[in-house]
Amino acid sequence: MDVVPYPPEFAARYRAAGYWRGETFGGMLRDLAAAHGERTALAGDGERWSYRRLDERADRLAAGLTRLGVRPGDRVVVHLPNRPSFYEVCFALFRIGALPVFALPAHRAAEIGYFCEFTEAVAYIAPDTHAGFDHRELAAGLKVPNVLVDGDPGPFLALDELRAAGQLQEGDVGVPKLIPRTHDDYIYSFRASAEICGLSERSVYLCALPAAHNFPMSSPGVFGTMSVGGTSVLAPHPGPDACFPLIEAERVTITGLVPPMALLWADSAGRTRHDLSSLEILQVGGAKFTEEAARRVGGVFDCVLQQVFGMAEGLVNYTRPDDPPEIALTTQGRPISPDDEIRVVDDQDAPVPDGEPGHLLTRGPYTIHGYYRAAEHNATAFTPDGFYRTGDIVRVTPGGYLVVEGRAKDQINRGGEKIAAAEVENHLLAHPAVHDASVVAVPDAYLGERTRAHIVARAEVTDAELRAFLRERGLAGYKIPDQFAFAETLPATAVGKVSKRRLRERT
Ligand code: OOB
Repeated sequence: MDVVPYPPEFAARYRAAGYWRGETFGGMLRDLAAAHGERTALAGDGERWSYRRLDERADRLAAGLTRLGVRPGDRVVVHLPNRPSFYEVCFALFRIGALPVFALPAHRAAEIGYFCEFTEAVAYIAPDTHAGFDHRELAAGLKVPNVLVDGDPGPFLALDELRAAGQLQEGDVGVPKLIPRTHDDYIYSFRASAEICGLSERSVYLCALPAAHNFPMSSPGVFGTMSVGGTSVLAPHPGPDACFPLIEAERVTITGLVPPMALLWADSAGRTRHDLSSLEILQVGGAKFTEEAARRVGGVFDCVLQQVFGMAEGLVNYTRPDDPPEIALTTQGRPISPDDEIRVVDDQDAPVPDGEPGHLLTRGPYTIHGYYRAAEHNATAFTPDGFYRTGDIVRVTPGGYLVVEGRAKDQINRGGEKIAAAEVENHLLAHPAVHDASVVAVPDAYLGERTRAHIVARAEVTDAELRAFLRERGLAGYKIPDQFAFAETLPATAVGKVSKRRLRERT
């Protein structure tokens, strides 16, 4: 089974509760164009598109893609940076009933090649070049029937030609896992998020993080802002130098950042000459925002600080804008929906006493019941009754707010960018001089965590050689270990597995 559906009794309940309304992205955009036609939907990359323009462009591109042979159910890998055409492509694919597979701008040949092959994608859509990287060179090595280029197409097909004619994530295993979301569940999640954040057609959302990530896409992100007829501004990167001028010029009211970037913004805000007074909500999420960091950032910006603890698989928690400030400084929020079910359990899946830390399991109206084409992995990633094992260790406060205490999954959270240790280990083991490799997180004051690769070598090799090797294999830059440590052996657990706990204790 490619996609694990919601069990029928749950789907019926979510429909009866009014969460799922049978609405589609295509229909939503049509309604938005009717209601807000001339209002600005998207600004960025030197362009400004109204809702009507976005709607018309999506129609034309959908027609062009259909003529090319893209059919309902087909997968298309979308690898675009923060620019209006990202959303044009999304809506065009949704109109056809095709499935976008979202890749992050930092992904390289290893990840993109895998996405194309694993999903049997019919097309790869990319910019010509972005941030000094030529996507057409990457595309030349892909096994994919169509390469569509936003910009100068080189030997491939230009999106412009089609116009004229007419969601990924990292798992905790060796390869990234794909997360199949539905129109019903996703639309519910961002509509409800927009309501929690009090968005209206007056709202101006700054998309500072990569547009393909779930946080700026739907929490409430660009789609949540669109759902109420607001304007989204797309930043080329999340740094204060790019974002502060946009906040001033566009009178941005809300944006979302990962913790290291929030700290950088707080440092720069004191010295900036830009007017940031339009900001009403500053969201921080994607990785643990410590109380100390939250106090520092909260003390600088004259707006509501909101913590967001979410995951691409579904569940998103928010502190509410009208919560006492103490809540936003010390917790990671509470779920969107009254029907989000939260279980906190011990290693045997038995509930822990109230307020104690344990593994977070969740089920609800916008949380998947299985990864795409991953029956074997799904057997352990979900409980038999359909709860997703988040891999996070949390406790629940008496008020029902979650506090993230740590993580059980073998994953490194490098300032919000998730790295599956096993994926990097597999690549390292492909090097002839590497006998064994184990990748762990090391604490870092700025990013929260950085990666360190512990290597048992069987021949002379340097960290520079290993870095170059990983880069040549097309691994995204953020996954290349920050540090290497060479050793004779790796510590073992009682059953003979590499003890990551003991590795983390090594300095
Ligand atoms: C978001 O989504 P993902 O899929 O990149 O990462 C999910 C994981 C969570 O399981 C947790 O380990 C960590 O990222 N995380 C946090 C956190 N927010 C995410 N850990 C501690 N505190 C937080 N506030 O990262 C994501 C998706 C939607 C909205 C926001 C973030």
